[in-house]
Amino acid sequence: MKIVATDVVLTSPGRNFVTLKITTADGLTGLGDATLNGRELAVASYLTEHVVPLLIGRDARNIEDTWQFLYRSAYWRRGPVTMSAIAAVDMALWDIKAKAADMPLYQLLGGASRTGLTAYGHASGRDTEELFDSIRHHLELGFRAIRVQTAVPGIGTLYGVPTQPAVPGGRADDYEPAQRGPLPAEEDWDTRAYLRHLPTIFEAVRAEFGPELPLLHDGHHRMTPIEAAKLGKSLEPYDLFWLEDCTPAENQEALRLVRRHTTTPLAIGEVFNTVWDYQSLISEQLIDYVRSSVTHAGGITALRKLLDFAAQYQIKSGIHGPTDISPVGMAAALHLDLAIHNFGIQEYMPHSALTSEVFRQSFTFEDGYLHPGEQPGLGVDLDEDAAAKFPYERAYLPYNRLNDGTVHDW
Ligand code: KDG
Ligand code: MG
Repeated sequence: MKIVATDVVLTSPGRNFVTLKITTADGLTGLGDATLNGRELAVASYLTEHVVPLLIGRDARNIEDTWQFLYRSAYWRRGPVTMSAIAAVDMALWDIKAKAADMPLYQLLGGASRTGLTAYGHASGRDTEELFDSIRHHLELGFRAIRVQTAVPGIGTLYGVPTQPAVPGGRADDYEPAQRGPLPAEEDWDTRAYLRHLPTIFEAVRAEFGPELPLLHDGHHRMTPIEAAKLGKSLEPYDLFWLEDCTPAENQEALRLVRRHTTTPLAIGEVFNTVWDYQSLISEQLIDYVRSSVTHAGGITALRKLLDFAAQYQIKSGIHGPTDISPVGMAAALHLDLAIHNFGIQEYMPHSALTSEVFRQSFTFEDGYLHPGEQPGLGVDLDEDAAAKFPYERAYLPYNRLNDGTVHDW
């Protein structure tokens, strides 16, 4: 089953996506997501210039060998660009293997360990009324777990709380943070104001929606260890499902301090790209959920190994699933989620109608549960004619500055 052709497809149906398509001599095709939000062209070029020449003529069946070859032969290891490129190849090869076996991918990964995947949705608001409205909207959509992000008095614009919808006339909580334009947007940040305000919001949400609803929150890497410890402690009365990315967790030791002070469950790792970023976090049981995506952590082959390692420590999956993971990357996550034993929860931000015109998906969201569907392979088809109508447009994620002008984590 030789690889005879590869295409790197850049398309921007509402937002940018990079997709790798691999074709075999038998006429099978596989898709892989290589989207790295705000740095898309770097991965596209890594694939086109350095990976594609290595793939032509290889046996598409040898997934592990191809993964090891791409990882080790580059010599320069890890990093989001390399690992997203390897991930795209890996996903496409699993897609091909499952199509050749005429099975949905989860069957090849060991079969279903559950009937559906609990998903959490993103609620947010500029004030309590708007936040409650957004939570109600997500409950009406069927979500059984809700991420809560809120505006903070004294902070103008901040992560997770859109000032305007991405689609004119759309909902304010349906937004795209990576803005098209020549330069990144500047947002502001004040940790003390945030730490004071957030517990009051969770108190109000619990009073309105009761004790049952699983609630999540994303700290988006903006706190020091002691600030994160303080936040985890102050949120304990509101029984969070998790507190995400409470510190910039490339310093794994920081989590020892946070853990010592709070029983709020911790989720980390959407910006990580290998198992090595989790070594202490997992072996010392400093976290509860692994947040890596299939797209940024080296594909299904690598994330499966990482999650198996986590399982030995009762740490579960919480795979990253914002709209900058393409429907291909999302489908890969769902097949893996369904097969592994230590599934925790799946993030789900539905893609726009425009995105779904380009990527035809067979996964479903019913009654709060996602399912990858029964189509052979990953279950996503790329309409290349539709994709060609939406050329790439440069877009940057925002960044933060403190009141005195210092650049801060976003
Ligand atoms: O590209 C950046 C987004 O993927 C990130 O900001 C989303 O933090 C995020 C989340 O938890 O979905
Ligand atoms: Mg996050």
